[in-house]
Amino acid sequence: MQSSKVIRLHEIPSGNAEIAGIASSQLCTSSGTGGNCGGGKRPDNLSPEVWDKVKNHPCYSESAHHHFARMHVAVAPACNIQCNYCNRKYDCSNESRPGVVSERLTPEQAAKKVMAVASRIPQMTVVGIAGPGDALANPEKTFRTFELISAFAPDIKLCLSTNGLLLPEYVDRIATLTIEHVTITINMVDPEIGQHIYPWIFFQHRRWEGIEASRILHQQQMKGLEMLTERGVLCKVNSVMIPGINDRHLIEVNKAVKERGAFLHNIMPLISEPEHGTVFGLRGLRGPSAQELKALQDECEGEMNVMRHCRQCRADAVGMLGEDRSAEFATEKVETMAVAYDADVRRRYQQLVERQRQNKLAETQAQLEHLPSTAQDIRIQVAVASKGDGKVNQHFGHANEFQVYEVSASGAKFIGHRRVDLYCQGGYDDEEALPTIIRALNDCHAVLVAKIGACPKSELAKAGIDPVEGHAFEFIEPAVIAYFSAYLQKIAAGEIVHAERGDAQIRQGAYTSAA
Ligand code: CLF
Ligand code: SF4
Repeated sequence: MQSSKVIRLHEIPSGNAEIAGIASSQLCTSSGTGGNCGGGKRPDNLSPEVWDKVKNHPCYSESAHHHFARMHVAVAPACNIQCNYCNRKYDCSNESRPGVVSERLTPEQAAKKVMAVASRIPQMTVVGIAGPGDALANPEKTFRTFELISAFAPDIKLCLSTNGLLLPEYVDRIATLTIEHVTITINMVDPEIGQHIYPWIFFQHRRWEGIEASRILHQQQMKGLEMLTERGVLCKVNSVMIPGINDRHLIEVNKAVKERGAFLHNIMPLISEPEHGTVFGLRGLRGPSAQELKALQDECEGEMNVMRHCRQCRADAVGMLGEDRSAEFATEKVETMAVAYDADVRRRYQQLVERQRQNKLAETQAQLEHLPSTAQDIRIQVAVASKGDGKVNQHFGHANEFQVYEVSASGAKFIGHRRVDLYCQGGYDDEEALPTIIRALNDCHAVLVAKIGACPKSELAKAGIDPVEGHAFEFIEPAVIAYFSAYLQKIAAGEIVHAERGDAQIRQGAYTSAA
């Protein structure tokens, strides 16, 4: 076992103090030699080098997001372009959308916050800079923050998100700092379309508008992506699906970024509530439906890996994807927090998490091998109420979203979240929420929950959605495969007839940061 150095918060400089000495406390990195820090089952299509980079990154690996957390540090307030889906003016702790944060940090405050979070959330493996503006429009703050983090906590992965305008200028600095993950938000490869998304950019000391602005942005994005992939940096492309503007065009975007070596494409729904004050919101543009989003993601998946578990995080989010614990780590709390970063504790905890993940994988594999032969032609969707840990562990009435899995003989594939109104409103308006929830789940055959009341149970059953409590507190994938197996057995016994389900009618939730 490698030696570990415990670093206390007061050791982090508050100005430009030297950091080099502390960097010598090299710890076990996420690449995990000997399989101790990771060792997950590597998919056949990934090289060992790439698998090392993604296996415990919650955004780059769907299976990792149930087990590992990320945090963002909001050190980059300025932005150099304007997107019509962004308004950074209003903050609300209950919303997630581009550029919204509760507080902006200096690099030193950010490093302290990272150490505090790392010591309290040992499964936090990644720190990202995703705004609230653009990471590369604030290069000194961004890179200083990354330098501090890699000096004090070298086991944490560094992740940067950008609109790409200044990427070509900074790729070498990114590679030198071993920032292994870069996200570029690319919404078009045709400036004719881009001019409807970007009213202006600020580049080389002047403001550009119209089609010329989009032409420059496009050229910079493509060049930056090529330069990064040439240097072995893993690139994810985020695209916002804007119905009527770039929805069909995103197939071309997908091809263009795949050709240039992007690893993953994350297609996210537009968030356009008018109260957010964005141009698109005020114009009444709608976000895509769950089904429209899935259809586009399916179409693009033939070309490359597609991310479907994005939670459209705020630029100061902390915790597992979908959870935000940033309020626990507000600057004034971090300043007085008696915490210490202990790499050995973190490593041992992550090993434990990884063992749990492996057990779950083994269980899932065993179940798939025992599915009835009739499974080959059947595919169903199952919704799950979960409050985390990768388990079916939430009461139906307490769920404000459901995770949806497509299950077949190939396994359980996560296909998206469905945000809904809470059913349980303390006795007020409970019934009013139910039709919305049923509409959101009407392409699912079943909903797996920890518990459910008699009334919603009966209404769901009437709508043809099977409410299931029998897998409470089990891991999600084994649970949905067990449900699928029982479903097939009922078909074989002539108890039910398999039928496709209708489209979900709900609109997707909101889009947020450039991450
Ligand atoms: Fe953050 Fe982005 Fe890194 Fe992830 S988020 S900088 S790659 S660590 Fe992840 Fe959040 Fe979606 Fe971004 S779920 S918004 S894709
Ligand atoms: Fe800038 Fe990001 Fe907002 Fe676009 S979404 S204007 S890149 S902060």
